[in-house]
Amino acid sequence: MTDGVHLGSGKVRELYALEGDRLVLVASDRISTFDVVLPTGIPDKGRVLTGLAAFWFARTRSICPNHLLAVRPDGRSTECRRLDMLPIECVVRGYLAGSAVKDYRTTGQVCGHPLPAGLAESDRLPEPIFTPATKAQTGHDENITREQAAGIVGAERLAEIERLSLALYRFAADYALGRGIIIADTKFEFGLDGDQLVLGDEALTPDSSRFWPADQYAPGKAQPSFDKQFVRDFCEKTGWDKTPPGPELPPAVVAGTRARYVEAFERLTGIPFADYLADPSVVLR
Ligand code: PZK
Repeated sequence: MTDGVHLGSGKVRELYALEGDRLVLVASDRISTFDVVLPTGIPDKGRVLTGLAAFWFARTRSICPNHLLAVRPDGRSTECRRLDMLPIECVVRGYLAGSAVKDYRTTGQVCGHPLPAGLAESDRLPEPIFTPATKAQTGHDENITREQAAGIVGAERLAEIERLSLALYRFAADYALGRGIIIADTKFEFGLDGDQLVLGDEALTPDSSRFWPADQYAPGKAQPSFDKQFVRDFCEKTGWDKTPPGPELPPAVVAGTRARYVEAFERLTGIPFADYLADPSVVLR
């Protein structure tokens, strides 16, 4: 079997072991919203995410080595170096969104970072902040303090992954903003190859980040999602209670959402998506 032994399933991805400390990560076309995977897929979503992650891996090598070995011809799977993954999620936030809004409103801080008074939802933060979280097996990841994170990975290792996470985010957010996409926040996962720190998982995709359309940016309220807004709007309209199973998506919502994923790919990479389908290695050049 070319994909080896099945090691695990994420909500929308699969992981397999190959010979020689290599893995295959396969991105499906499944989509989740309000934490529920919907019964209807988005054609080529897995290819868009795989291509985008590979694009960023190729462009951030000088900031941090990563696990990517190859993008397979199917465009939705990558071969990766097997790492000993660190058990924390490295979240970087450049804007006030998601769980940080509530934390800020109740404490004036986010994960121990004091923030200026008077920030509105979706405001850009004065500086990007590193807000680590634990990897919850089920349900939501839990924000932890820098002290707790240091207790898990060690103070020196924490300082290193904080520095790398911030550098990766700054590079990508700056790049994306020039192409009309705000990366409001993002999550990295690092692992060790011996004593070398290596970026793993998928990085800087719409599934691991909040992408917002820059031309619609209006702080003071929640921002539309670049990729999932049609799906969210449809789900809200149906009156679905957000417990499984989710609703099937109508063809127009599927088509509109696919177009948004492809648009994100083309804007960020500058590569026609058809060129990626013809030869996925174009994102590595
Ligand atoms: C690894 N996950 C998350 C779970 C998925 C993905 N390079 C690596 N070495 C060892 N382990 C992992 C990685 C990576 N990336 C990633 N869990 C372990 C995960 C389920 C399905 F697609």
